[in-house]
Amino acid sequence: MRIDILTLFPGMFEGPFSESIVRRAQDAGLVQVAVHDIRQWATDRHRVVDDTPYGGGAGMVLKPEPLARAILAVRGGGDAHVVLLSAQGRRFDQAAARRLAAQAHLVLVAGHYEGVDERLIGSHVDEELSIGDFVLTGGELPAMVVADAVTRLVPGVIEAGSLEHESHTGGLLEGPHYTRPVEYEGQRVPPVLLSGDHAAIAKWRRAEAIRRTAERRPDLLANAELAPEERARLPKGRAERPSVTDAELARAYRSGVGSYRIAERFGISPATVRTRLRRAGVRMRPARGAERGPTVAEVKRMRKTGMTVRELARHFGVSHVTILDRMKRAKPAG
Ligand code: 9D3
Repeated sequence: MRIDILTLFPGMFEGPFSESIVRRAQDAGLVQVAVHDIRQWATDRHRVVDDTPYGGGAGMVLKPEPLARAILAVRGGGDAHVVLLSAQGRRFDQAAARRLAAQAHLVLVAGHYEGVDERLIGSHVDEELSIGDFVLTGGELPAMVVADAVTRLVPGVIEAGSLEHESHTGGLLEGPHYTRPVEYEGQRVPPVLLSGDHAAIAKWRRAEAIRRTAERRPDLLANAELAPEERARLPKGRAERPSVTDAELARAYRSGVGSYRIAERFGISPATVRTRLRRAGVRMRPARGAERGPTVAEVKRMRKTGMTVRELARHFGVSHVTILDRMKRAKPAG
């Protein structure tokens, strides 16, 4: 992949591109990065590339002609994908990084003044990207951010395992990490990580990732790849997904979550949940509030065989509190 960067401050790129993964990728011949000073394409004696805005207002605007010449020059007749880093752009995210990584030739244009003449954008720019909702002084740092995020996705730049893990975590934050010592400032490493039980560790890490995402970035949950039973167990609050299949509802229900809770988490009515579960052939548990466990008569009959409360609880698959409740109701107060 080739990346050409157009800027008024080429010096800003020296440090980052000579120290980072981008440098390693260049050394390995996987990526070619070139930084160009837009002033090279100015034609007048003072190499002017900006001018005051029509209609008045603060700041300067990049003139269209020098920038157009710069873009055409670095494209060299080929069809590069031209990106303008701009606070007015669509938000750059991992999906955008993957899209850009599929291009053979990127041209990143970093503006540094109030903006770029709109006609240049219309004629020579394929898309405008912003790296987030905060105000920077120019597009240089965003261009470095984009180059970094895209470069690491080029095959061979980083270990394949890291990228695979990323796609595996399905849009969730990662959970906590620990290394030696096993106790630090009185805090111990979670015992499961020392257990050697790889299945238990994977399960714990998954649960921590979900917990942390729900706490810090609930907005990510809407598009995260969660199993139905995981989605149904999310803490309360937004994150419904527009469509859920009968099979997914059935999985959540069979995992032990109640139909009312499922209704809330998936953003549909309890009646719809019950209708669809029945349609999916799911055997419904008694609704909350309805009596669960053995009847008074059943407990009374088994009690006569001499079983203890503990044995009765195990026999009926309920808690000893439920057994005591039935026994109390068997002999009304008096
Ligand atoms: C009065 C409005 N201007 C603020 C002084 C608008 C403005 C112009 C130029 C705001 C920022 C900039 C410089 N920023 C970028 O070129 C930029 C940017 C950013 O500021 N935040 C996040 N992503 C990006 S990409 C390019």
